[in-house]
Amino acid sequence: MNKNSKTKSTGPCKTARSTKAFIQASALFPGGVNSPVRSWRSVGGDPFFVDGAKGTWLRDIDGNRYVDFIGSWGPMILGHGHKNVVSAVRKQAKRGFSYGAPTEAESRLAELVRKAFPAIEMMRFCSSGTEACMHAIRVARGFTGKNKIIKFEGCFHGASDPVLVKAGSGVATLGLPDSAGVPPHSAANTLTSPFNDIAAVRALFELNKDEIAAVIVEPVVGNAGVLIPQNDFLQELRALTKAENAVLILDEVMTGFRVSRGGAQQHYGVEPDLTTLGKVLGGGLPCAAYGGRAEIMNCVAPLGPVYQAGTLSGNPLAMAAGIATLKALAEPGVYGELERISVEIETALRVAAQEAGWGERICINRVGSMFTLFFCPGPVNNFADAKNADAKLYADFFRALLDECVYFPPSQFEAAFVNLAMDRKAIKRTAKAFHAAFAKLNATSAS
Ligand code: KE4
Repeated sequence: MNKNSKTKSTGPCKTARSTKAFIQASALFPGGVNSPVRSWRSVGGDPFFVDGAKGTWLRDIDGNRYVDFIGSWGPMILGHGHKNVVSAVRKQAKRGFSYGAPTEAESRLAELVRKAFPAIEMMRFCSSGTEACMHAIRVARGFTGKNKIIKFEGCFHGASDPVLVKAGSGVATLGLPDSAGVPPHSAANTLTSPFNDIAAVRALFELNKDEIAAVIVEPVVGNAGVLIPQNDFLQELRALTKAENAVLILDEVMTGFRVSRGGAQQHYGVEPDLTTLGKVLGGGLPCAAYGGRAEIMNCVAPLGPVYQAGTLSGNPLAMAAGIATLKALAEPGVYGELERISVEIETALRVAAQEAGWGERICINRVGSMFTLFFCPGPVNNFADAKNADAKLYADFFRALLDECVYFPPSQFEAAFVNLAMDRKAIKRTAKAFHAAFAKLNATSAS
């Protein structure tokens, strides 16, 4: 659809420029992309190339405009081009991009983080969620003197060796059992359990007595599609790790500032030993963090023996974007508004499914402003359940939505994100697209 045409159901009428750009990119980058989830491998077709974005709308280089439910995979919770964030970055840019020396802005952002996450007594900024999780695991190992970690099937904690075991997100999307290139001894120190299975975790602790340094978990999983903790799973994990002298790491790279201002730990009332943050924290610029109990963080160099470093850690532009973003999120009523929009979107999806006869054939998991539509009856409480969903139907639904200018995650194993810029026009467009997409599924199955 070009920006002037009314919504047609024949799909984006212009893709020539993106097609040409993809051919060029495919000669430069593996799969033509700089991150596998952007490749649309599991949903078919070639990705569009983005020209720009404003509010909740993405515009591709062929002029098609889409309601954006990805938001750069989570960071753009305010919508694209929020005036306060743009102004803060523009102001900082005039003073310099990067110094490799301390700035007060780092402390200002850290204070805002601590206000939202009281369990984070001390922290370190880095530039990606992968780094934050990698460093948190190393610190937990250094602090406990133990080597093994437990992660959960379908959870994704970035692309570092210790956690590329039964991972979610792009690893699952591409059907990779794990990743090649991870040495056996590295993977051997990574134990896995199904999410929501506290008995399985207990058994791992029994089998590996006094060897487990940490349990790392997405408290609300986003990388298997959304999985919701059941039966006090997080509280049970907290009690078990305390009893076993293991560090509980809540990977809140996706859930931080997303499922509530204080993340999942605030939403579920669980206090971890370490937390990782990213995405929203940088407001769209490269910024992540790990932190927690001062007793543990005092192990980090130059105070202690665990080494961690980064040229662009605490980058002034990222700090400016992060401060402006967290300040905007601290305004009264913001999370109430985000929840109102999220409920409206979920309701529209449920109504469209019900009216098209799909009500009993789909499952929607939502916490706050992140959700996933699974093409299976549900419940979907772990990765095995998620893998039972019909990924082919999801791909057809993704393409049908795209034809209606609504951009959902190009994978069944990802979360869709609501943003605060989703206004009446965008919600109306989305509701209409849901109806059209289910109608198209019915037409396809009837033919
Ligand atoms: P980054 O290294 O991509 O900044 O963060 C890794 C990471 C860590 N923890 C969680 C819970 C995450 O969701 C992520 C990254 N999420 C993916 C999308 N599911 C990022 C998108 C991509 O891989 O391109």
